[in-house]
Amino acid sequence: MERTFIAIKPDGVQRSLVGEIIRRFEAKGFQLVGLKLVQVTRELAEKHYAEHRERSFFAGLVEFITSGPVVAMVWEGKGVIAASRKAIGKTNPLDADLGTIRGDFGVDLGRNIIHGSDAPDTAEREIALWFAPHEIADWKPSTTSWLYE
Ligand code: DAT
Ligand code: MG
Repeated sequence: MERTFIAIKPDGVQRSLVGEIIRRFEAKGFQLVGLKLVQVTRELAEKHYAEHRERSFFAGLVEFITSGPVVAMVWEGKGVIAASRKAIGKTNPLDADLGTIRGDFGVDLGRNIIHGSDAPDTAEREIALWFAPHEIADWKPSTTSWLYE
């Protein structure tokens, strides 16, 4: 089964959106297999956003993601990587459709609430970066046969 890395950024935590965001993923039928509140170090932030190292906004991005606690999660399910990106919405909250997390709750590009892995290789890299193997639970929800045929 596919897995993805999701992080509720400091703005999402400060704005009390943790419960609402977890509710949406649970309600869709995705399964929580990893969850922790993290005070992100500069080192972790720079590794996480390594692909953006050369961009002008990189310093601000690292500053922001280290500015308060982040809720780091691993979610599992059929097509969960692409489905999460859809549920999260476009990078700029003003461009994101209503009904998406960024579209419903955000305004500014630098305060876009949530991160989600964008492809299978990024998901694998980010899960390994943020979670130790023992922090990920292998479990089978009792509802599985009512979600999957
Ligand atoms: P996403 O988070 O949708 O995967 P991304 O990987 O292109 O978007 O960028 C990572 C984060 O960097 C994004 O959530 C917000 C910030 N960001 C992206 N483009 C930016 C820009 N042009 N100016 C300022 N911040 C930007
Ligand atoms: Mg990205």
